[in-house]
Amino acid sequence: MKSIYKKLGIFISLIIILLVTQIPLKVFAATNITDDGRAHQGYSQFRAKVNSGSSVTLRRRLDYGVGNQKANVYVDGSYVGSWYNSGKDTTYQWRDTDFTIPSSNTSGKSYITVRITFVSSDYDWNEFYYWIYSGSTLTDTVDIGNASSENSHSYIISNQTWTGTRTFQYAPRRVVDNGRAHQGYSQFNMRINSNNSGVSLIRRLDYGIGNQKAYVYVDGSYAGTWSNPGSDTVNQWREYSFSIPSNLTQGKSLINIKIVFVSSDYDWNEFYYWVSSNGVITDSLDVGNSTSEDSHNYFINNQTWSGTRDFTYPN
Ligand SMILES: [Ca+2]
Ligand SMILES: [Ca+2]
Repeated sequence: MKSIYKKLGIFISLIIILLVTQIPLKVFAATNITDDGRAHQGYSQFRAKVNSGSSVTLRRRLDYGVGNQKANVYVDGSYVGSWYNSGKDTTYQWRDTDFTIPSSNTSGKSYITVRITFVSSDYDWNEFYYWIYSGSTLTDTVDIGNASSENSHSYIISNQTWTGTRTFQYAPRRVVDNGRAHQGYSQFNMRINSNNSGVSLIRRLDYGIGNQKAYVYVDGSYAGTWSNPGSDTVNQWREYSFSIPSNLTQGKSLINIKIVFVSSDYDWNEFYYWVSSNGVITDSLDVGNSTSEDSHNYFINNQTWSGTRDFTYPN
């Protein structure tokens, strides 16, 4: 008898271990990024590849722990404008900020020389990495602090105040969105590409409400169970996707989607839906926005909540 109980105990322990390992981690660790860089109270200068006649976006990775950094930007000796990042963040110190150079500064050129002259800040102007976009095309990158990248871009710096390496995190992405929640169902139309091999339905949700589960129907046919186990009450936004099988989508340019609440810690919430096929988003529904809802024949039954949330995504 004793050995049967022992075996039963081992069996139950195994089941508990299996169940526990199925539960996802609740808190996502923020990502540390290490980069080398420099800072100055004078100027820095580099040469970068551009597409002739394109407006160019300079994207800089900076240590935003140093507040209110302001510099003047010159392209091939001509003043373009002031690059100012007001404020600071001493918790999540990495930021990427953009400065736009008009197309008139790049016409007839495949390279430009950019000079960034310190104006003012809480201490100095720092730079860790530059991305150079011509229109939406990334045409060059400069890794400040990396000798070979600096040399190949004829990088120079005057009145340097610091050089070294920093390890920080980016701030979690913050989004304000309106939405709804239900314990019944919601239903809406979405435009899709008829030439598809299945469609992804993507939902922005408040993941602070845990373990949301619903049945998905497409044009009245059961498409599957959409289950998002776990929760996160710190960075509450998530975008999770559900795969609609191709037999319910092929040859159609419009589908009717019905989301039927099954279970959760409270209800099923929805702030935004997107549909994509072959990697292209073909339609989006901004739940909570009456114009967008009307144009998708959005309907909600047994609504438990509507309103606006200001959350972050995990970084
Ligand atoms: Ca760097
Ligand atoms: Ca919305």
